[in-house]
Amino acid sequence: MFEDLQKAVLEGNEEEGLNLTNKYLGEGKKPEEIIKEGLVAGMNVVGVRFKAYEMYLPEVIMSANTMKKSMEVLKPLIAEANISSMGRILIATIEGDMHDIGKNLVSMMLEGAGFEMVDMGVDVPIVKIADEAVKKGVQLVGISALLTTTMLAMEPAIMEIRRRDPKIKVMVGGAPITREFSEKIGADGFAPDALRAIDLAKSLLSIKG
Ligand code: B1M
Repeated sequence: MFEDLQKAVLEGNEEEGLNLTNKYLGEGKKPEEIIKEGLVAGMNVVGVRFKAYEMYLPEVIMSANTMKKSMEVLKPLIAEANISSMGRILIATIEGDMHDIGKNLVSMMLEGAGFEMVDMGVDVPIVKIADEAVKKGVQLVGISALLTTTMLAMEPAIMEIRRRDPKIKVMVGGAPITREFSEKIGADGFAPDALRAIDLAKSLLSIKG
């Protein structure tokens, strides 16, 4: 079931994805089923192929966009409780930094994997990230930086989040970020790309599978 929708995601065919999503809704299929067995299952294959170097970033972006378009139709139809079942994650590009292509990709993939996302956008001040993380009751904060200058604000951001609530985990990513840097600044984890960010989020939040 839903193999055709998985294929549309895999091929990054937005129009086909949307048509099939609407077709399944018309047949009375539940939005949750369409997401899990169609869209997410398709993205899981994308993940496997990306890690095996059988797919490249532009194709992954097309797949993620296909999923996003269908999610726009499905999301309003799902109860809040179902969306947030995996956990709530806040994501932001750090202050002084306007780059958001990678951050958006990570956000989309995490959403597709079943997490509820609070996306604060770009150039977000450290204090605002910490405030919002506590206010929204998130379990994990993801911080992105693309500049060697702005990545330096990650450490004070982690300290500020920890000061407010030591239970909140923090993961970091972005082109200039290395594992060594992430360990030095005390982050709970580092993901080099959007697909590995899903694995990392699951492991930080102790979610199996
Ligand atoms: Co900018 N820029 N840029 N730029 N830009 C870079 C980053 C740069 C390397 C280009 C260069 O000089 N070769 C350079 C940084 C040099 C450095 O710091 N050492 C640079 C510079 C200097 C600048 C400006 C200062 C230029 C200027 O004005 N003089 C300026 C800064 C503005 C600011 O932020 N204050 C600037 C502006 C811009 C644009 C606005 C024009 C545009 C951004 C548009 C946008 O994002 N909406 C832009 C772009 C597009 C780039 C390049 C070309 C591409 C970045 C990108 O989107 N990559 C970039 C050069 C390059 O990388 N080739 C460059 C694709 C994206 C999918 O990858 O973001 O790495 P990435 O995300 C990956 C992973 O890193 C990871 O997953 C993603 C997907 O797999 N990841 C995470 C990212 N965040 C994560 C978070 C996680 C986990 C994983 O957990 C939370």
